[in-house]
Amino acid sequence: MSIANYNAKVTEAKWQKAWEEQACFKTRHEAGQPKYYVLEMFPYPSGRIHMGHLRNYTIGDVIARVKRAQGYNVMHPMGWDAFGLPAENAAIQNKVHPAKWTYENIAHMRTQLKTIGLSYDWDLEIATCSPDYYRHEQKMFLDFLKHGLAYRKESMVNWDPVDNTVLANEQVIDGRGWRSGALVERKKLHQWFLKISDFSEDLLEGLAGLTDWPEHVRLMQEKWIGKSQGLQLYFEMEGRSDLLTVFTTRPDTIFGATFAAISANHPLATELAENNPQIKNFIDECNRLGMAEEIIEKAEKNGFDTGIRLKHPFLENFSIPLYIANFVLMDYGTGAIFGCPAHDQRDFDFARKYHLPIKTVIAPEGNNDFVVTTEPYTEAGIVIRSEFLNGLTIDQAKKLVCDKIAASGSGKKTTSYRLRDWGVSRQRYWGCPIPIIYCDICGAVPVPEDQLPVTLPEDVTFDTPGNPLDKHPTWKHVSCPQCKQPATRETDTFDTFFESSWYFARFTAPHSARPLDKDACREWLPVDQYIGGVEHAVLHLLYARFFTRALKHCGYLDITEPFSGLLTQGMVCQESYKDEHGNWLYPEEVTRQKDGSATHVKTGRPVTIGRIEKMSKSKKNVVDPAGIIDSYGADTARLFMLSDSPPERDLEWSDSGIDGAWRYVNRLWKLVSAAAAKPASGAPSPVTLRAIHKTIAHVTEDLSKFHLNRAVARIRELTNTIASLPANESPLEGLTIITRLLQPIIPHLAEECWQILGHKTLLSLEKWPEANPAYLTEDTVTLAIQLNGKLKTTIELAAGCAQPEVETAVLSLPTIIQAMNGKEPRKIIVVPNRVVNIVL
Ligand code: ANZ
Ligand code: ZN
Repeated sequence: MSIANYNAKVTEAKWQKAWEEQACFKTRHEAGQPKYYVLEMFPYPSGRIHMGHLRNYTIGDVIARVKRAQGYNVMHPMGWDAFGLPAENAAIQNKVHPAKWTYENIAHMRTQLKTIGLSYDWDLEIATCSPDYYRHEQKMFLDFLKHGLAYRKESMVNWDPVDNTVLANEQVIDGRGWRSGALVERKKLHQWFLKISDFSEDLLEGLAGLTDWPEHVRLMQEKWIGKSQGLQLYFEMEGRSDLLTVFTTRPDTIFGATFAAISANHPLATELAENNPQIKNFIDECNRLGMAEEIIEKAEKNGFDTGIRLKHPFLENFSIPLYIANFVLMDYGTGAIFGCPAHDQRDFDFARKYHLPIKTVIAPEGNNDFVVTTEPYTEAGIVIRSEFLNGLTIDQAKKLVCDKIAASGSGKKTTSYRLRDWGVSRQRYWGCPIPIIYCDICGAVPVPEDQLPVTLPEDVTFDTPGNPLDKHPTWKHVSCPQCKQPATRETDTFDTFFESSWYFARFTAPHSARPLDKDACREWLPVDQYIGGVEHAVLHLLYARFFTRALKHCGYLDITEPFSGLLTQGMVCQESYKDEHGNWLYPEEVTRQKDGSATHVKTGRPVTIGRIEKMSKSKKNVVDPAGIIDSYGADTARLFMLSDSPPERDLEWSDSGIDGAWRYVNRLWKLVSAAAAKPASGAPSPVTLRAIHKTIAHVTEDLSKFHLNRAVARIRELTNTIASLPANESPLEGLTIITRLLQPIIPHLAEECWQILGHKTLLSLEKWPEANPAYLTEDTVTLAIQLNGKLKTTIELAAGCAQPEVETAVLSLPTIIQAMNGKEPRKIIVVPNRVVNIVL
């Protein structure tokens, strides 16, 4: 009998329909059962699912399915992070309304997700661009405002003068707007901010409790929050009565100070520019650099000597020049520094350029005459050339300087954080409108709650640059809620990180009339396992942690941390190819030769094989999951996504890998079909039972630790064992367990096999198999060891151990070595599993 290949397409559709009809994945609320909330980072509806999505959602689905089978009340939702710039770009390029574009993409991607067999409760679906969703965040924002967690301030932004819009730092590339290519400028704009800085310390301390987060993510957040203990020093300025406050984390280097510098946006710089056009020019030049820290860091150090001199706090008759410098940021510390060129790279570069003295004050231990020459010394050491600090360690010196300065009233100890308040205003159409009305008389007035939501007008055009909300003829013109005089709406919308900062909580009761349903939040939060890309290690995860605290502060929630467990999955990578002219080529445009080289399919010309990198459209090293699912089925794609690498590592796409998964799927189907068609044969041997139950135990443990690739490997190993059983042993029990263990991994085929094996239930609703402990213990026996017939000791060995192994084990026992006193045994008699007699 020959069995045809497995028809994935028909079978997968059949089971997806069955799951839907029986509402298998609806969130359960069974009393007495523990809850488990598993969540994958929701996608931006760009139009199509990519490999990164497939990997992310497959991992999440395995976890959800296992937990469900283990009896947990599982919640596993999916939704759409639906506001954002690509929709507006599409509107500009294809003249399609952002809403239409977004909702069509959602519809298509939902269909795609359904073909993967993911066990979502689709009743919980949300799209953040719906007023039903964003109305609630307008209310939250108004509550933040009431509680002092939101405020408006004028601040510097990156301004694209061609697109007439603010750019995020990431949208500034080499000082130019990412889309227009125009040189970016700094501009002052009124913007709304959320006071994330109120929570700096709490966000930092909270990291310690996130023991189920990857260490590197916690470290990245810690770095981002950037706590430093330092000193604010009030410098006297010669010829002026006011003081200049500088911030330093290295007060120990105070005797090495040879200059000071303020930011181009420091109030003192603004003041000096008023009657000095050269200074004004210099400031303008600095501002043309934009706001992005990486750019400022890379840019050549530039300074302008103000002519003002600062008195050294400890040295009589010693003063240092004050510069305006492009590398000093206004929004960190106090926007003013003292420079110590010998022990800081930036200060060193600056001193070199402006011929400022370099005074070494820290030396490697035991090298008191040390002098910095070609590079700054930034390591640990001992203070030298510093009067009362000489001989102290850096830490001792820091403390002494801080104490002295504090005692004299010329400064104070401070803690500063790198974390800045979160600017949430964006000059965009496709976002949540900020519910504020500006009145000439009353100022910024919150939109009254009974007038929420402020919805986006639909009749907008994208023909000219700038924000369509601002250009709309009527939308922004309203009367002031307080004095009823003519007023205008805020035309900025929220940063789209706003929506993703609380969606996990909304999923617990997505149709509630209130923003968050307290009971539902108490039942489900925090998220037990969150899964997503490491690119969100800082911003999204930090904003969500902040939002949770802010919502708690305003009485919406009881929890502090939103995600107890976090898994950051690696990227899906593939080789990239370039033709002779340096153009990227798609994998299907390339033929690999036997010798490993590559040629262009069309021209036969040589192709350069590039690095294995993250799949990206720009490098054309992409594989569309839809195509893979169409030709091999979702199970094969899922199996491959899980097989080769642990979830947190990068995964290299390979055709042979997908073929391997496809062959396994077919092999299993054939094994099960053949076994079910044959009359029953003998029961499995103890050895087989042991293999089966050990696999259950190991796979269960691997899955609980998210060692998904290891779990797959063990199931494959058991499949090999079962496939090669002797004819008198039935494979049915083994195949049944394999089927059940594969339910979370390749759910469609598992359902199919379950049915072929004669079951009438849905496997997706079945309990997780349990290992019988009787088969897990290694069988061991105790052997008595005699020397010339006299009992000396005993030994534990695996049952059925062969004679040579027994001899080696026995002769290496200390008691026996001693008793034999250096003599060679004449003979060793082994009674299997019972006695060993050594004859001397
Ligand atoms: C003197 C000094 C000597 C410094 C030395 C460093 C090394 P972290 O540790 O990252 O917090 N700084 C302070 N405010 C700044 C600003 N607004 N823009 C640019 N740089 C600023 O960095 C603190 C150090 O960065 C501070 O300590 C200050 O330089 C500089 F051997 O003061 B230091
Ligand atoms: Zn008014």
